[in-house]
Amino acid sequence: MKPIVSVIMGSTSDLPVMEKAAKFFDEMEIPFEMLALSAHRTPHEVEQFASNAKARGIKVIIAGAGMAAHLGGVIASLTTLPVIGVPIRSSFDGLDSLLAIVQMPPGIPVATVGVNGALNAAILAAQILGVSNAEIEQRIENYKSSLTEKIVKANEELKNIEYKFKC
Ligand code: RP5
Repeated sequence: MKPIVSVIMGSTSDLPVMEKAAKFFDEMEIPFEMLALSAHRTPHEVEQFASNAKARGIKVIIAGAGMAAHLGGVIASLTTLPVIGVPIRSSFDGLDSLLAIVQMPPGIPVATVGVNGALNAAILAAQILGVSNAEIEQRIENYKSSLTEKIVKANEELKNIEYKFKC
């Protein structure tokens, strides 16, 4: 298998959040790689990774980082591949990393999901892949239908819960 998505994290302390993306790609049968790379602790490795990702067949990059989270922005500055940033909640309730990732200056966008939103990052990455891959698109369709079914079922369950003034 050759990975088509890179799931990057600034530290393995981000793994409990980022593994939600890994589980989704497993479910969608999308080959991915997972790497710990840090813009400040391993800047040269980040440059190597970002400069070569496209030539290795990677189509989308997900970058999770906390605190002064510059990982996604640095990667985005070195590639034309779409980069999705996941702000990790490690200090200030994740507001610091959210702002660091979402507030990229004009020219180098990082598509940003919510704090700890690794699952949404993976869904968005799959949707991007689905634009040119009908099989992946179909799996995303099925996944979204399953979400609809979940809420329809939840509504049925709510009907059975009784309160004195519930009509
Ligand atoms: C960031 O600093 C990482 O992405 C992580 O969220 C945070 C703390 O890293 P550790 O000190 O836990 O390695 O670079």
